[in-house]
Amino acid sequence: MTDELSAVPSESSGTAETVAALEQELDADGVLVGIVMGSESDMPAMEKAAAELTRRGIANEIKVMSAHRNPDVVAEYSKTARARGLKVIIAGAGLAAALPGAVAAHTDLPVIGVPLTSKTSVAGGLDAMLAIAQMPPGVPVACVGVDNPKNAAVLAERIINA
Ligand code: RP5
Repeated sequence: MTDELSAVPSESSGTAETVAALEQELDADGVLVGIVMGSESDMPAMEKAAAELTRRGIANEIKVMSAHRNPDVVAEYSKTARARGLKVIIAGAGLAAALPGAVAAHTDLPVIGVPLTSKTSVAGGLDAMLAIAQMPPGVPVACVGVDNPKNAAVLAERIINA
C-alpha cells in the first residue's frame, strides 16, 4: 500500500471505498453548485444566482472562465467537478455563449445555462439563448430565460432535491 493510500480509513479496503475516500480528499468543502461565467462582465448578473442559492442554504462557488479564452481551465474544472462533490453546474455567458455546452462536454453533471445580454448582444440576447439551447442530441444543457440567473438557482435546488 502506498503512503497516499495508507491515509485511507482501514475499513476502505475495496476499490469503490478507496475511490470514495480519495474523492473525499478533493471535496469542495460541501459546495454543491458551481457557478461559472464567461467574463468578469457577467459577474453582476451571475452573483444573483449565488445570492439566491445562499439564501436557500445551498453552498456554492463562483468563478470566471471563458470557453473561448480559457478552454483548458473550463475542461479541468468540469472534469473534476463530480469528484469535488458538486451536484449541479450553472454556467452563464453572452454572445456566442459556448460555456454551458463546453462544460457539459466534460461532465455528466446537470448543467444549467444562463443566456446573458452584453453590450454587443444581438436580438436582446437571443444569440446567447440559441447558442445555449441548441445543443446536439446526447449532450443536454438546460436553458433558463435571458438574464434570469435566479431561475437557474431555483432549478439547481430542485435538481438537488429531486
Ligand atoms: C461572452 O462575451 C461573455 O460571457 C460575456 O457575456 C461577453 C462579453 O465579454 P467581455 O468582452 O465583456 O469580456 O463570452
